[in-house]
Amino acid sequence: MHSLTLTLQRWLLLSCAASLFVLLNACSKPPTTLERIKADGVLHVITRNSPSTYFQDRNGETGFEYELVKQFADQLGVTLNIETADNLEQLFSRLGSENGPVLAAAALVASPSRLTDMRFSDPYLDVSSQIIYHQSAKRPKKPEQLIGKSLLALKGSIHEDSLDALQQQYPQLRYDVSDQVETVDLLRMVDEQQVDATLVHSNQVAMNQVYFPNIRVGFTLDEQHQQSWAIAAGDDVSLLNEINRFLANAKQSGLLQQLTERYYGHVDTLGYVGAYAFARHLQQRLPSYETAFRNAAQEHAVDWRLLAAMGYQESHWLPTATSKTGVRGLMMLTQRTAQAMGVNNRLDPKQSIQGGARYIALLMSQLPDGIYPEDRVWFALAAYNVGMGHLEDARKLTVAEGLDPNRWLDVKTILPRLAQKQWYSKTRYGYARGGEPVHFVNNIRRYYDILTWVTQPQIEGTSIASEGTHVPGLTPDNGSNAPVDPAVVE
Ligand code: BLG
Repeated sequence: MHSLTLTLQRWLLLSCAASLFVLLNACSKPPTTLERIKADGVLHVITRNSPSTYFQDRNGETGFEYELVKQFADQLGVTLNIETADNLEQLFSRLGSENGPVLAAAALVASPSRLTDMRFSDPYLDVSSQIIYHQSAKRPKKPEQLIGKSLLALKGSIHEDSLDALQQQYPQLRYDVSDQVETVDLLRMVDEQQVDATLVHSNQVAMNQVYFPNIRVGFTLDEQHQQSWAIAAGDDVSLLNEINRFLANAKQSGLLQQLTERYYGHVDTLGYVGAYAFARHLQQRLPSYETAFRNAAQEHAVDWRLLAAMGYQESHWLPTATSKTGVRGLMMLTQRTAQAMGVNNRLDPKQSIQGGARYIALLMSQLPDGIYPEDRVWFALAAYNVGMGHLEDARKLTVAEGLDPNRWLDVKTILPRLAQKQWYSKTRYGYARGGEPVHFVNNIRRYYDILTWVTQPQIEGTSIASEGTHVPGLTPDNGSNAPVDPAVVE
């Protein structure tokens, strides 16, 4: 009996010790970064303020990095907290600091020298570095043709390393670096012939080509640079693994391609000729009508840049434009619509803009309630071009196809069917050139995006007209209205 009690006591003691050990062990093990983020419910991210990374527009926060990192936060089920750094040095020193950001999403390129302080995720964007020159000069096609030219790059950038390596190879080659400029300034300086050439990343060229009509790509210097997110160096890879899983999914689901196309694809969409023409017209034509767009927009509670984008798509901002079908004026009103909107002279740009603004506002209010709020503007634009009746027909065909009639992405795949007898014969309003509104909306989206970048940040008074011959915000001396460099991290 006695020995049984003893055994029992010993057993109890042992099992208590074991539980205590497990308990202590669990208590002493600190949570991983990922566990901490989830427990806090917040993902702290550091980035830079630029059109390709993060900026504010009328609709709130936006930018390539912002949109990607927002999806990541959403998937983690936490809120996103964004902090912006003024320069790279600040960004690196803040990353991983106590209670500071855990992730840098700022168009960073992983380079060996950065690997001591940071860990990089899998890449999400392949970029190359390109030599940019002025179109009036002879195109440099290889490094030796840069000898004797003035060449400027960003100080501390990966491009500085490349130029340094190039100089070892070609000792006569000269280049300067500056920490007083951003990539967009370098492109402007080439555009204005202040320097002969510069070295920047391909995505920045694609994004800025529409603003600087005179810049051209000479040749590609480095093919393989990759942009990645960064976390502070350390043993905890929980966040990094989660990021890599997320990026792999973003590639598979098409999210990455969509963002890349949206931010860097407008030269592809508009073509070089279209992109240069837009840049020229932005400087030469828009200033004459900006006030009219702003006034009409205010009166009808629409975004003036949307009206301006519509006007560009309709007439390239030419008040006397006439379509093959006799539709006329800057906003291309049909006779009937002009009458309904109280426009008696369609060729008067102010009247045309007023009429267009009133019409698009009316269409917005007439759209069925079920249409997703973020898609309403695209539906209204489609109705502006093809008419509400045909748009309704397309929505019905969309339902018949098992797709969602309230989603623009679905309806736009069906609209072109209105031009095919097998489909339009089943509709109420019959034949329509259904491909036209799809093209119309795509282009307006593109122009609207460009105008948004050009006029951000949305500070009252940012005006195209007041900037003279230059695209607003892209001149270095226009103070606080200037958007920060799209390029950011080189
Ligand atoms: C639009 C009208 C709609 C009208 C549709 O036509 O014109 N929009 C305006 O006047 C602003 O009101 O809808 S309806 O009233 O319900 O019938 C359909 O008739 C104008 C479109 C037509 C288009 N541009 C604005 O986007 C045009 O001119 N197409 C011809 C191009 S081409 O020259 O033949 O290549």
